[in-house]
Amino acid sequence: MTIVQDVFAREILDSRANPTVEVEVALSGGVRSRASVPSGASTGASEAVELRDEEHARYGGKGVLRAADNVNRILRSRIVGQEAEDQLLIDSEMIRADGTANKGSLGANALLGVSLAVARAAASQAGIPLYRYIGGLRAGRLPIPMMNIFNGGQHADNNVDIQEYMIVPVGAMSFRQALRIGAEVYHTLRNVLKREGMATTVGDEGGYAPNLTSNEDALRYLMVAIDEAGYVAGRDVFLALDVAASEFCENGRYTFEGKRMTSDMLIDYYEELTKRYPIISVEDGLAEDDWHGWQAMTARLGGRVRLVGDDLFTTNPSRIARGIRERAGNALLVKPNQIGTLSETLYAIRLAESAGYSTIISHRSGETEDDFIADLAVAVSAPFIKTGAPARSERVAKYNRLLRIEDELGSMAEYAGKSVLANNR
Ligand code: 2PG
Ligand code: MG
Repeated sequence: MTIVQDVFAREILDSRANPTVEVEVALSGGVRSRASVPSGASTGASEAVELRDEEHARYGGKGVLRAADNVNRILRSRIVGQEAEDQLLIDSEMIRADGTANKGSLGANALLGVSLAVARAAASQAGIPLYRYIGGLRAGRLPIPMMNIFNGGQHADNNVDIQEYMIVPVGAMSFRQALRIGAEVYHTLRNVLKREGMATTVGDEGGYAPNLTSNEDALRYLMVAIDEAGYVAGRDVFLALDVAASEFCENGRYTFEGKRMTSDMLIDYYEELTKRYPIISVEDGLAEDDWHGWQAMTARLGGRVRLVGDDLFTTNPSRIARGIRERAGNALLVKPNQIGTLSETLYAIRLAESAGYSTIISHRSGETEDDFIADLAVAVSAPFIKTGAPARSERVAKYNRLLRIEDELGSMAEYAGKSVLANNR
């Protein structure tokens, strides 16, 4: 039995120079581990609460000293003395201590930091890798990376409405090869944009972010880059979008490319795009409260495209259950900080899987060097992971961790690859 001996939280910085929570956990066996918490820009209204100090003179109100204090003064006393392997008990203890439905009193950032640090410490004490600790013997499959190499929306200061344009090397034979393809296409895209006289500065997730005359232009550039890098779009590499449509929806109307649009008009637009380009998934194509629109979109496109709920589901079991019931969406974006504990994240994944939904483990636009989600993706055999461009260390940390896991698994490593496309998950 390994007992939690100490828990300590501090304020550190994330990749956007904003404060975030880091938690250290010490176990009776002598192990010390830490974990840190990411933060979104295009956040869903139903996400668990990220507690900020709101003290304007300090970090523009974004300090997290209150959340850290909640760990050090309230959660610590509940967790110290517990068995480290009892993740479910520790997580429920914290949920009880918070006492709200959205973790608004202590902060999901406080709870998640502890939850992840405890899991990592318990794995380390047991002497097994984190993916094995969480996933058991079943963990052996490497996810397909969805690499966001063109940024728009809230993640960039350009005029592009769609937030993320991702390349998805489904046709690779291994994760290592997938990452290589991603990096080569990323470099080639830079050359293509330069040649066209466009800016090659990058957005929050490491993708390029020039101004464009239309959203579709980004897809054209990606196709050229894939080709010039020596790969075949629709065979080696597919495309994925995160539209993040909640960001440009008001009173049930969408403002897209300067026009006011209904959800039906946007669905028509996606239908056209998915006919012309090898797009395998569209995330948040409609707004988080447009359930009717999502039903219509799923009925029309769900048979051939993954319709991924991020703001729609917010990794929240009750929203996922509603989606399953109402046939809204067919894939789940998984962000642990949207719900606030590891146990609830795993439950959300199980629920989605039970309904045949595909799962994509995801970073946030504000990240740290913590690579927990790489292990999580392997632990649950998620078909996909999205963690930004293959550039910028806070993104690459996750991809590099997957390279190490692939090496460690050796001949037992399986790359999700083409089998995923074949069964449409
Ligand atoms: C998203 C994410 C991550 P954010 O919308 O999927 O790419 O962005 O963290 O800003 O919500
Ligand atoms: Mg999203």
